[in-house]
Formats: sequence, structure tokens, C-alpha cells
Amino acid sequence: MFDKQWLVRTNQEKYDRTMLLSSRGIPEYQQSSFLNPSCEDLEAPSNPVCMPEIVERILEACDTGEPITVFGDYDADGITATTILVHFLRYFLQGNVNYYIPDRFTEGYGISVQAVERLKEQGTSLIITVDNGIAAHSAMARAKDLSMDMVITDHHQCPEQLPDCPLILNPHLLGSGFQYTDLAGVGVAYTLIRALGECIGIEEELYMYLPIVALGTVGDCMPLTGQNRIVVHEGLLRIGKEDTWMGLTALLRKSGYELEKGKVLTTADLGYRVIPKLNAAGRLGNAARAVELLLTTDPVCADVLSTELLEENQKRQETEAQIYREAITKGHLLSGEDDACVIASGEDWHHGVIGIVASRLVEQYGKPAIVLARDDQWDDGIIRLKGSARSVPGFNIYEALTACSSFLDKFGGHEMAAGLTVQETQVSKLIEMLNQYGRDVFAKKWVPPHILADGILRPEQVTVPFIRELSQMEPFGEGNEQPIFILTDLFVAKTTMVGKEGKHLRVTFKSQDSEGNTVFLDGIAFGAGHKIAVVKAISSCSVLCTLEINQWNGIERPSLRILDIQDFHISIEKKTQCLYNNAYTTFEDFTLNRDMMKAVYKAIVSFGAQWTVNDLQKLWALLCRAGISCSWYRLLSAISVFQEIGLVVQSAENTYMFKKTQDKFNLAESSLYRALASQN
Ligand SMILES: [Mn+2]
Repeated sequence: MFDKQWLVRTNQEKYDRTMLLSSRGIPEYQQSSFLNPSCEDLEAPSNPVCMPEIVERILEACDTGEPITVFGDYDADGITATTILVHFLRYFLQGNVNYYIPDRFTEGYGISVQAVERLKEQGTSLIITVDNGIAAHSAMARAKDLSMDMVITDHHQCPEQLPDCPLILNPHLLGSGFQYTDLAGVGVAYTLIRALGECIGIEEELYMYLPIVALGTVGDCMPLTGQNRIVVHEGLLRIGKEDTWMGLTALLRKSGYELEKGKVLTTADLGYRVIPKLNAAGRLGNAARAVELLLTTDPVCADVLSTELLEENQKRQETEAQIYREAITKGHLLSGEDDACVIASGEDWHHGVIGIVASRLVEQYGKPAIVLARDDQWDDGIIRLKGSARSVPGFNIYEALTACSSFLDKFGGHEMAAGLTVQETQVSKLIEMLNQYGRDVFAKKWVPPHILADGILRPEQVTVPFIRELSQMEPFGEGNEQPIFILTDLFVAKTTMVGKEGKHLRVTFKSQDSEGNTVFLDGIAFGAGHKIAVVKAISSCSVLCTLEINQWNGIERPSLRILDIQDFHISIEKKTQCLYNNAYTTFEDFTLNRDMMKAVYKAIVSFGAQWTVNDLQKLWALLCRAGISCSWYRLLSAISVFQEIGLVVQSAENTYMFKKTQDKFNLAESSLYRALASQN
């Protein structure tokens, strides 16, 4: 709270859904189909160019009872893709089908030569990959040697040289024929099913797969636009409504979700309740259990397996919490405060959860994180560490690792997430090299912490009908985020701590509508209970929030989900162009200048050499009493600037020291100062 710059997409005061959608790049003539997603608008499954050959090969195999193996992956996308294809081939085509999910630890991602050989021994003569295969050159070559056929269906970026396979279905393939390219692995598998269904004259029956397609699409964080929006919208409507997928229903019920009439699940329900449990199967053990759960038609089996996955997820959370606690302690944390990335390492940390721990470290420290664990898969006597990296926008971790490749044994991934293997003796060089990369990146472009908002609203615009109108834009998620608004001219009327141990903060705001009537708005800030004293002390403020409808005693009222608060009024008259994102504007109150820096400096000097986070409020009050309009944002940013140029150092957790110096200091050495000052 208070430490992020707010940017807004538009500054028009009158705000409606049409304008909102237009500003998000959806022109007015497309808005009606966007707001009413329908299966009728799904792309023709016959579009992909090699679909006829693929369909023919699969139908032939099913007709003759040829053994087919669906080769999947151990994440939610791979699990759901495997599920729907196996189900369809068995149920509608009576195919002789089994499936194979590689082991995360012994085999890793994708189909390997060894797996192909094993399948050959088992009698398989046709392999269909889902959610993998586009880089399986050697596996494909081996399959050919063994006179097995392979159909590759995948949604990952294509390598320059493709596997020697005539039957490839991948929307990213140049000239693939797919019109929509952002499908998940399960979306590609569903396209194949629809093409097969078309051939045998079934269409609407295939809507039964939509809940599972939705699950994988959300699980893989695909943008919820175009086709994905249709399948997720339609899938959510159908979950628990029909008599199918009892394993999914069992999982939902046991996760505390009541599938009552008329209630529609959201992507967040899938994201929090279901997907982690499917993923947990493969993180700690065998992912095939998740496929079995989704496929089962036996209530006992659904009960047993859903309980098992819940327990696995519990175990995963405990392991993760344990590793996280260790990761932030001295012995394990290898990087220092000034390093570009957070790097932690542990002997026996579980490889299945280090990626999640890395994500938590990114949240905690606000910079890229790499978590390393001992890798025992080598027998050359050299100690190696296997790691998972997660990043922040603006720091391309794949590019960064590429710059470090001479110190790495293995690495791969993309902008925001990557994996790597490094020799223990090379870790310090890796840190040094990442710092170099970080300096280069930030020298080019420094982006201060910020939040993007869709628009500014007057308090009286926050009404139940308006929020209902916005909810037609659901499902929200990647590529279609829930709208975020700035509300200004508010006053804090009441604050209370709520929830377990007062974890959350409930705030009531007071304002006036354009006719001068008093308006009250309720909001909640999750995880901000400890900020109560600070929020109580401010009076006039602005809020950045999403909007929700709260039902209480049968009465519906708008409710703000507070993402951030500032202790000043945002005013359109004081807008200023955002320098690092020119589609957005920001406001003068989010800038710094020399006079402000001087004032904060003087206040710090008079306060004393050392202070804790709790003293910040006194510091802030000191400035207010001196008549300086120093907002919390400016105070915190000024301290960050002083930290950056070495005037302030963090001496312990939550404790800061002011370093007295005779030298003149140069504010321009701080990239944060440069970014915030140049916006004046
Ligand atoms: Mn995938």
C-alpha cells in the first residue's frame, strides 16, 4: 500500500462498458459477440490444413482396434488434454486407447526416445501427443525406426526445424490454418475431437468436454480472448450441471465449493480450488492419478482419488511453506539486497515445488527469483543444482539466462519463467552475471513499481447496475482482466480489522455526489490489517479497486475490493504523461522534485540515525506538521531513492539506518528519482 504509482488508461469522467471495451482494443461492432460468447462462434475444426489426414489416420486405428497411446503432460493442461482425448476415443469411437504421462522427476517434460521404446514394447502402434511433441525430433525419429506412427498436437512455439512428422497440429505453425492461435494444449486437443466428431456426425454431444477444456485453458494461463473466452465461458456454465465428470464434482465439493443451483463458477474458483490439486498430483507423485480422477465414472473411485489429491495438495503446501521459510534465511539466501535477482538454494528441496517458492519470493522481494535444489541425476562427481526461475515484467529471465549461458549446464523457458541447471561452483558467477544483465536492462529503461487502472469513477457511479453490467465481461483472467478503477474525493469514515487475527482491513469511505448529498462506500483490503493505524490517520484519500456486489440480508450493495490507497485526491487537472508507457497517464502527486527530497532529508536527519518501519508514521507526521504536502507515496519513494544512492541502508529486518556523509550526493544517480522527477 502507498508505494506504487497509479497509471490510468483514460481520463474521461463518464465511464461506461462500451468505452471500457473500446479502450481495451475491442471495437464496438465486435462487442456484442464478446459479451455473448457462443459455441456457434467456435472456429471450424476443418480449418487446420492437415486435419483430414490426421482424422483419417485416427479413425482407421479406432476401426481396426489398433493400440493407440495418448501421450500427455503432468500439468493441468496436459492432464485435461489427455483426459478429453482418451475419453472421446474410447466413448465415441470405441478405440483401443491407453495414455502415458511422463514422470516429472525421472523423465521430465515431453516424449522421449525411451518412452517411445517402452510404448513399442507394450504394443502401441499409433502415438498421439497432447500439449507436447513439437520439439520431439529424436522421439519421432525413433518411432519411425520402430515403424510406429505419431500425430503431434501441441500449442508450444515451434522450433525452426520441426520433427520429421507429417501429422502435426499446432496453431503456431506457419500456415497451420488455425485462425485463433492462443489455444491451450487442451484447446488443440478439443479442435481435433471436434473434427473427428464432425466426421461421425456428432456435434452438440461434444459440448460435454467444455468443463474440462475450460479447466486446462485457465490452468495454462492462456488469454481469455476469442475461442478461449468461448470455451471457458461455456465450460464454467456446465460444471456440475450435468451428470458427467463426477471426479471434478467430487474435487470441487471437497474443496468446500457448494454447487448450488444457479451459481456459476468463476475462473478464480478453478484457479484456487481445482487446478492446484490437479497439479499437485504430478508435483509430488504420479500425475496419472489426476487423469484417472477426471475419467472415472465410479463414485467410490472419485471419492478415493479426490481425497488423495487433496492430501497431496496439502502436502505440497506444507513442503512449499517449509522451503519458503528456509529460503529467506541466511544460510540459504545466496543473494544480497543489492543483487538484481533473489537466489536461494537448498540441499534437499523438493524439485516439484521450487517453482512455486520462486513465485512467492518474487512477490516478497519484487524482483526476479531463482530457487535452486541439489540435482542428483548426474554421476560425474560434479555437484549440480537444478533451479526454477520466475521474473517480473520488464526483466526477461530467459534472455538473462541466455546472457549467463557460459556458466550454465542447461536452461530453457520464456520471459517470465525458466528452468536451469548450474554447477555449484558457478553460482557466484551466475549472480554476478545476472547483476550485469540487470544493470544493462535498468540503464536502458527503469520502470518504477506501478498499477494500471482502466478509468476514474465518481463515487455515485459505483452502483449495483453498473457493476452488473461490468460482470458481463466475465470470465476474467489472463488477457481479460477484471476492470480496475480509481475513486477519488473520498474520506476515511471508519476502519476496522476483520478476519482471522485481524488480517484484513474494512474501510468505509464518505464522499459527496455531484448534488452535494453524502455517499458512503464500503471496501475491503485483503491482507492489510496491519496498516490500520496508517489508514486511520489519513482523512482525504483516493482508492484503486475492483468492484463487487455484496449481498447481506437480501440487500445488494456495491463493495470495493481495495488494491491500493493514496492519502491525496487524484485530480484530472494534475495529470501528466507516463514516460515508460505512453498509452497511460499518471498524476503530479506521483512525482518527486529536489525540494521534496530536501524536505524528507531534513526530516530524516532531525529524526535520528535509526528508525523502524513503525517510526515511518512519526516521520510522516513530522513532515505534515512542517506544512509539507508529503504524501505516503512521496515519503516511501524518497526513502527508496536514498536507499538506492546509499544514504539509507536497511540494517535489519524493518530497521533502517541513515548514513551520515560529508560527500555531496547526486540524486540523478538514482534510477527511481530519474523516473519520478522527469515526469514533472
Ligand atoms: Mn500447455
